[in-house]
Amino acid sequence: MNLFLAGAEAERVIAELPAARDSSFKDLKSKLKDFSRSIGIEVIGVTHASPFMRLDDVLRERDRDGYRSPFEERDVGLRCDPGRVMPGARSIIAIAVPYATSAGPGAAPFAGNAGKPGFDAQNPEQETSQDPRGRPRGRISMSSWGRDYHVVVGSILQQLSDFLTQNSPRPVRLASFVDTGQLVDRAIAWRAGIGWYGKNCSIFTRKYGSWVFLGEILTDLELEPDTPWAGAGSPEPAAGERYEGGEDGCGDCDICLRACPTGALDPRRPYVTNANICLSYITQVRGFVPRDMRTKMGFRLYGCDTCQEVCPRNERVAPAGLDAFRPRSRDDVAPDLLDVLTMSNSRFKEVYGLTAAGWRGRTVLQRNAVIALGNLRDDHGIDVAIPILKACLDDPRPVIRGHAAWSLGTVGGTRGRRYLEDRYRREDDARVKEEIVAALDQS
Ligand code: B12
Ligand code: SF4
Ligand code: SF4
Repeated sequence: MNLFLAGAEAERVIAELPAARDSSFKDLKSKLKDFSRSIGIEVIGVTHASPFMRLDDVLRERDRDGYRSPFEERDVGLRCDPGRVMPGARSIIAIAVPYATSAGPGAAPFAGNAGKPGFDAQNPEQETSQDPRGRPRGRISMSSWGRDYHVVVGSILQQLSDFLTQNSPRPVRLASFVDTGQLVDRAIAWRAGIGWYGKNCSIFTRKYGSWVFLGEILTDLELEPDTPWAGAGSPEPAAGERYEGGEDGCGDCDICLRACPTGALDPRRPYVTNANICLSYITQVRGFVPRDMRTKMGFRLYGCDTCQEVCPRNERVAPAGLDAFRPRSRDDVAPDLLDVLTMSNSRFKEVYGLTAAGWRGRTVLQRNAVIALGNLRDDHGIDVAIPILKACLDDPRPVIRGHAAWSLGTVGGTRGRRYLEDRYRREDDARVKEEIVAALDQS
């Protein structure tokens, strides 16, 4: 599958681009890069704003396979055409903002994956769930440990935009995006030359590995494009070049594809993610989690880092410099599950309101905490969990009662059965009743 522009198609689009780029714009680009470095953003590149032609095929194939998540823009044409997102756009400035950091005050500084808490390269699914006080803990993915990256990267893009406005030789139009725009951030990052694709679909940078957020600015300025990343990890290698091997890219490695807990990454189809069974998506979606996914969730409360944690390319990468991404406490990294389950709405806003994990609301995180309790395997943790799961059976929200039923069926033993039978007699929600019956069957 070939993704981006090549041959005659490329020539046609390039011919439509403005013929000459003013030398003052060349200066502006290099001044912008200097400014970006001065504010700590080292990975920055520029691409033209012509359509991403072959991305169209990739997105349509993804739709046909049922791999698109409801979080994505449905209009494929719009996703591939910067000119429709910002009429008159000529260039796109792409940045990568590193976010790997230590796991909180007192924790060792981040020094590549080997330093991540609870990470065991031989057994990525065996996560630290226990607190020294014996209270079970869940896990938040590293992308949500500190301040919400939409806000942090957004403010960096604002600084770059202000710089362009102040230094451009003519009035300039600008629009910036991080994550929530219609365009495909990874495709832009690749074409702007700031990184390559791993088989897990992540964009990797040489300095920070894949632990980077991506953002971009569309502008009507005609800035000189940088060269797209070529060779391994590029969807469009130069003639005769192979994808495998080389300094960058994955070569023969397929560790992440085999480590993915759900099969969202398929060893037979590198560079493709089935978003609907990716745990990152499942931990964010509202409502009932498919039963076959609940054990696979392990202790994940928000997001999934497995396909990045296992990656040898992330082993010796530099930490993020930004304080904003540092967690304030251990609870931001590995929350106490009982605290999560007893949180009021206002406490939830206080703890998660400024992080990326807060956007789906309290119920989603609490549902995931209930599932995590059902995944405990140690006797002490289970003893602590059973009373709270029993209390959850009386929660006013059916989604919490239904998942508590599943967890009690999994870890509750004889006590759990008694609680489930009792609840069944008083339950009037059909979906919860169905969960109780299934839980009694499995217990
Ligand atoms: C929807 C979405 C999700 C969905 C779907 C993910 C997906 N892989 O599509 C879900 C909820 C599952 C998700 C999960 C995550 N996401 Co997300 N997500 C997005 C979003 C909004 C759109 C992604 C998209 O358009 N997918 C469409 C498909 C086609 O793209 P793709 O999977 O990347 O596929 C590429 C490859 O297939 C490649 N390709 C195709 N053929 C070939 C052939 C060869 C040879 C090669 C080399 C490449 C190649 O081209 C495709 C287009 O880029 C973007 C933000 C944005 N607006 O772009 C963030 C974004 C991709 N997410 C991001 C992050 C951080 C994550 C998580 C790590 C979060 C977490 N810890 O839980 C996980 C990673 C999961 C994964 N393996 O991708 C970052 C990625 C940063 C990076 N370094 O790459 C982004 C860019 C947000 C941001 N601005 O920083 N996400
Ligand atoms: S984020 Fe987790 S579930 Fe999603 S593709 Fe990566 S390893 Fe698989
Ligand atoms: S784990 Fe291996 S295959 Fe996966 S992204 Fe890293 S280098 Fe590539």
